[in-house]
Amino acid sequence: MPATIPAHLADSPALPQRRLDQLDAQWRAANYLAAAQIYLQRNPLLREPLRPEDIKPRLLGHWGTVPGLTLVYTHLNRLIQDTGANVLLVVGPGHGAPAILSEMYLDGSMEAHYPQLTRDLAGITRLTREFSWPGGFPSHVGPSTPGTINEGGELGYSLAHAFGAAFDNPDLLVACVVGDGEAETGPLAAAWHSNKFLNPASDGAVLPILHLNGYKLSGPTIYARMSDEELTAFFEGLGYRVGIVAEDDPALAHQAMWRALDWASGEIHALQERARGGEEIVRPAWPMLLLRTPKGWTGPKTLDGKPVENTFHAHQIPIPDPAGNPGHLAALDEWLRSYHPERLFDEAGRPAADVTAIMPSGDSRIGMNPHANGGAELQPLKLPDYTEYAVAVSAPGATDAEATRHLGVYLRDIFTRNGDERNFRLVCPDETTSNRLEAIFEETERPFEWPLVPTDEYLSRNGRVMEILSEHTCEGWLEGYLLTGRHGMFACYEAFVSIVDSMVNQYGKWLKLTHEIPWRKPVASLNYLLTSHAWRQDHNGYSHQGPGFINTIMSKKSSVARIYLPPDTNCLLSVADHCLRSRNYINLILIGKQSQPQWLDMRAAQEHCARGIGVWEWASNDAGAPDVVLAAAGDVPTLEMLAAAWLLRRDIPSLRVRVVNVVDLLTLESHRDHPHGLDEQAFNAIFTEDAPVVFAFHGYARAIHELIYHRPNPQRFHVRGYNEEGTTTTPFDMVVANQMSRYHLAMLALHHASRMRSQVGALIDAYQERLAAHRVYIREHDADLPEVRSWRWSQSPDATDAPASATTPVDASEAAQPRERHNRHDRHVRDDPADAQRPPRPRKQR
Ligand SMILES: Cc1ncc(C[n+]2csc(CCOP(=O)(O)OP(=O)(O)O)c2C)c(N)n1
Ligand SMILES: [Mg+2]
Repeated sequence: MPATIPAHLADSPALPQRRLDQLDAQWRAANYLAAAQIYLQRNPLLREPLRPEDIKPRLLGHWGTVPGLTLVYTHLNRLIQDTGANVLLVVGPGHGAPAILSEMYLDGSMEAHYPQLTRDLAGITRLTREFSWPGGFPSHVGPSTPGTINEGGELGYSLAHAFGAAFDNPDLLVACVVGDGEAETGPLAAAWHSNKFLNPASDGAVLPILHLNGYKLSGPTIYARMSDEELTAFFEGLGYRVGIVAEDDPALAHQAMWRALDWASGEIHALQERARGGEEIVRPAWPMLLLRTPKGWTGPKTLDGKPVENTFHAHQIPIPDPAGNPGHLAALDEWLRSYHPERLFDEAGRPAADVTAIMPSGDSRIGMNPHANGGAELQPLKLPDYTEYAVAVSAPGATDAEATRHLGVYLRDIFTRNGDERNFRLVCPDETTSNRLEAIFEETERPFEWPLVPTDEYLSRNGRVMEILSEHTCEGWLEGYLLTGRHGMFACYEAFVSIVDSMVNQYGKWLKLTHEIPWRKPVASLNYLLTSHAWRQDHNGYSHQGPGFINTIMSKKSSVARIYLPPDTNCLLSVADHCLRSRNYINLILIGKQSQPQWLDMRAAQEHCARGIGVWEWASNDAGAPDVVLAAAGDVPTLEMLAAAWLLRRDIPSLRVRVVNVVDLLTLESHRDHPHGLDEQAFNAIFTEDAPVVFAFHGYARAIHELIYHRPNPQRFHVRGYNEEGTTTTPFDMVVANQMSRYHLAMLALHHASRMRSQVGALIDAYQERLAAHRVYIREHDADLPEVRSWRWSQSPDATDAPASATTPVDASEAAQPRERHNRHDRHVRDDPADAQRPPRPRKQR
C-alpha cells in the first residue's frame, strides 16, 4: 500500500465526471455563500449591481480557511452518500464558521434548527445578514452551530474532542480538520497520541485531516513548510498511515479528495473488520490526510498590486474596504461573480439541483448528526446506592479513613453497573493509583493499543480509565465524551489541573451558551475530582501546592459553576452522587486522599450536603449567641478548625464558640448572584450579623472575601488560607506556615472575641509557645508534635486533657531560637497588617 494518495491515484479508474461537476457546484455555492456572509448585508445573490450600501458596516470573519473547509465538507457528503458513513465533523479552524454555516444551510440542517433560514431568497438574505451581526451568528463555530461539539475560537482542542467523541461509539467516523497553525499548539501536539488509546473493535474512528493552507494569522506555519517526506515520516512515526492531497487546481483537487476519502474509509473499515473479527491489533495504523490547498483559495489573487491568495493576507478579510474604495468594490464584485451565483441558485433563491445532488438527507447530514447534540442521546448513569459505601462513624472524629479509597470502590461499581452501556470513563494524568482510586482496577483497566509487556499493571486493550500525562488531552477527551452524551470524571492533582484553566474557560462558555439554545439538550456535568491537594504535599513540596482552580471555577457563570469541599468520606460520597446525576454544570470536588478523621455518619453527611453549609452543633458551645464563629471549608481546614474549637473549649470554656462547616462553597455568595447562595436570613442565622468570623479555607483567602463582600459587616471575616507558603515539610507545618494552624485560628478567635479580651493574653502566649515548640520539634524529629499527631476530637475537653503549654516539654532555650528565625510564618495575629486595619467592631445589642 503506497503511503501517499498521489501514488495510489495513478492506477485508479476514472471518476464519474457528472458527480465531480456536482461536487464542484456544491463547493462553489458554499464558497460563494461564505464570502457573501462576510461581506453582504443585502443583495445576497447579486441580482442587482453590487453597491457600497450592500456592504456590511463591520467586516468580521475569516475567509482564508473557508475553501479548504468546504472542500472537506463537500467530499464528506459524498462519502456519506456513497457509503452510509455516520460522520461527525470537528472543525479545528472554527473561525471558518461561514464555510460550515453555508454547507449546513445548503443541506437544510440550518433550517431544521432555525426555521427562518429557509432555502430561498428570504432565507439566504437572513443567513448572510445575520452572520457576524449583533444578535446573529458568531464568526466562529460554536454551540449555536448545529452538528458541532467544538468551539473553534481557542485553537488546539479539536483532535482531543474528536477522539473523546469516538470512544465507545463504534459506528461513528469522526472527521477532524486540524489547522496547520492550530497544530502548533501544545494541546493539539499531545492529542496526536490519542491513537494509542482508540480500540478498533469497540471505539469509533477518527480521521484527522491536517489542513496545510500554509499560514496562520500573520505568518507561515511550521507544518506547511515541512516537506511531504518530513511530514510523512513524522506522522508515520506517530503511528498513522498518511494520505496526501496537494492540489490547487480545483478539478484535480476534487479527484484527489474523493480518492483520499475512499482510501481512508477503506483503511478504517479494514482495521475495524479485523479487530471486530477477534484479531488483536497491536499499533492499529489509522489513516490521516494531509490537505495542501492555498490559503484563501479561489479568492482574489491580488489586491492593490499585492498578492492575497496563498498568503496570510487572505486570513480574514481579503478585500478590506469595498464600501469606501471603488477599486475594492470592483474586486469584490469580480470575486463574488466568479462563482456564478446565477447558476448555483434558481429564480426563487433555492440551491440548484446540482448543488444539492451530493448531499445526504435526514440525520445522515453532518449538521443533523445526533451525537453532536449529546444531551438528546444521554442515558442516566446507573448509580449504586452511595450510602452503602458509608464509613461507620460512631462519633465525630472516632474513625479515620482515606476518602478517595472509598470513592474508588463506589466508582468501581459504577463501571460494573454501566458495563453494557459503556458510557462512563475516568480520565486522569497517570494518577489513578496515586489518588488511591485503584479499586476501580478490580473492574476495568487502562486502555493501550501499543505493545504491552508482562510487567504492565492495570493495562489492557479495552480499559475505561484513560491515562495520559497530558492534562489537556484528558480534558479534551472528556469534553468530547460528555458532549456526545456520555458521563465521566476527571481526577487530577490539584496544582496541575490549572494547566487546563483555559480549556475550562471555553467549556464554561459553551455550557453557558447552550442554556440559551433550546435545541441543545443538557449533557452530563464535567466533574473534577481534585485530590492530592495543596495541604498534603508532604514529599512533593511547594511546586505541588496551588489551590487556584477554585478561583478559576468561581469566575464562571453561576448557571454553570459548582464547588464542593466535602470535609470527610461520607460527605464526598454524597457530593459525588449528586454531581454524577447533575447536568450541564462544571462540578469541582476537592478532598485529600490521606487518612483523616471522619466527622459525620452517613445520615448527618446527607443532611449536611443537602444544605451545603451548616452549624456543627456538636462542636459548638455558643448557646445561640456566639462570641466568635469558627468556619471552615475543606478537609484540612475543617480538621484545624475543629482542633481550634477544641482548644478554646478546653482552655477558655466561657468563650462561646460556634463551629460552621461549608461543603458547597457558593452558598456563601448571595442568592442574587448564585442559585446556591443563602438568602440574608439564612446567612445571618449561621454567621449572625455581627459576630467575628474566623474562616479557615482550603484555597486563597481572597476567594472568601470575594464571596462574602456584600454580607453584613464583611470586615468581621478573618480568613486564613493558602498563602503561597510551603515546602517539603510535615502536614502540620504546612498549616503553620500559612497561619492556618489550630493555634493560629484559636489566637485569631481570642483576638477578635471582644467580650473576653482581658482574659486571653496568657493563653495567646501559651499557643505561641506551642508554635515555637513545633518548629523545634519538626526539625529534630521530621514529624509533627505528638500532641498534634495524636489529637482527636473529644466532646468535652477538660482539665484531664493536658494544658496546651505542657503537652510536650520543650526546652525553653531551644524554643526561643527558631522562633526568631521563623517569625515570618508565625507572626502574632495582632501583627497581621490586615487585621490591624480591622479593629473588632462593637457588638450590637441583642
Ligand atoms: C490558542 C489560540 N491562540 C491564538 C489564536 C488567534 N488566532 C485565531 S486564527 C489564528 C491562526 C490559525 O491558523 P490555522 O490554524 O492555520 O487556521 P487557518 O489557516 O485555517 O485559518 C490565530 C493565531 C486563537 N484563536 N487561539
Ligand atoms: Mg493555516
